[in-house]
Amino acid sequence: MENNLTEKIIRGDVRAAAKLMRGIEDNLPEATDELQKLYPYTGKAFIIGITGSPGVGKSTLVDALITSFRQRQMTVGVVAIDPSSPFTGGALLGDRVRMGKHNTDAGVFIRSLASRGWAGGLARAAISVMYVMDAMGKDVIIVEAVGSGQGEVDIRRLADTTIVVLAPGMGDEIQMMKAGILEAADVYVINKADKDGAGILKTQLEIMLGTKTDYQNEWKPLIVPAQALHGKGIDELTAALLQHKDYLYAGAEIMRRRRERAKLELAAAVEHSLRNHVKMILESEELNTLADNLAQRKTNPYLAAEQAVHKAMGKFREC
Ligand SMILES: Nc1nc2c(ncn2[C@@H]2O[C@H](COP(=O)(O)OP(=O)(O)O)[C@@H](O)[C@H]2O)c(=O)[nH]1
Ligand SMILES: [Mg+2]
Repeated sequence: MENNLTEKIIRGDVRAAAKLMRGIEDNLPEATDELQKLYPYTGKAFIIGITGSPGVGKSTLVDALITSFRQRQMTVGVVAIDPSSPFTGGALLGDRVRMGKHNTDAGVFIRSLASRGWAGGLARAAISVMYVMDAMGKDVIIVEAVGSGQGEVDIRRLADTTIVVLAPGMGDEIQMMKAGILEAADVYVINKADKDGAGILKTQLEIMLGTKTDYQNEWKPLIVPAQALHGKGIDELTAALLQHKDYLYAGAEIMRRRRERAKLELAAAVEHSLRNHVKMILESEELNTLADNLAQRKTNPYLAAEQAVHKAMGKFREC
């Protein structure tokens, strides 16, 4: 792709980082080579996942959190995953407008991902972009994703600390509870606390969490009321996040979570590798011969597929 791309990225070069991210997006084999070189420089960032239904105020909160972390002299990377919007669509524009004030801050790197355009799958894309930001030396990486529980990237497995955002009047608590999302947070934000119903929502959440277990030795989820739009509750939220980070690092929990993430990383890499094999087979010269044999009923699709896979794997081991 370019000489010394990895070295540039670990020195924090934004242009080099953006270039690799485009390479990942285009599924260039060289991008995977670069990621291999980068990997030893990752694993240092504190990764925060933020999820909740569309419109609860996640992006507004992320914007406020960036400011808050920057005030603490911490650098920030943001990965915004929005499965509903195309790559250059409205949500991205919205993110840009909202996060525009961080554009000139070298301590902040923001990247939006939509589900389309990522040949290797969204999870791999998100993980790879996180690697790049991590290697750049970002202290905190915030991953924003919609959490309706319908097959999108499972943010809880990606993050060290997970925030679930709720807001009054959304009426989706039952839905989220069914999807198991409501129980999974380390920190809850009741956003739009300026609106009616925020108090009731908080009480409902407390009751739900109260019936769960006694949290002996375990982390008891924190509930933080906030008004992201007005910058209220943000310092409390940042403090809660750092408190959870301390809890993770005080015991074995950080390793347990990172092991979970490692499984996800491995699954994404395996999936990517297999996809490339399928592509290799379907684009190979031999496909025509195989198709001829099949059309003449000299073989069957199952046997032909197995032979093709075998061959592709053999080629793979050579390289
Ligand atoms: N009243 C009120 N509106 C808010 C607050 N935070 C965000 N919003 C608004 O809620 C809408 C959705 O916010 P956005 O951050 O895009 O939500 P996302 O879809 O979860 O990322 C926007 O119009 C925000 O201005 C808040 O604290 N109070
Ligand atoms: Mg958003």
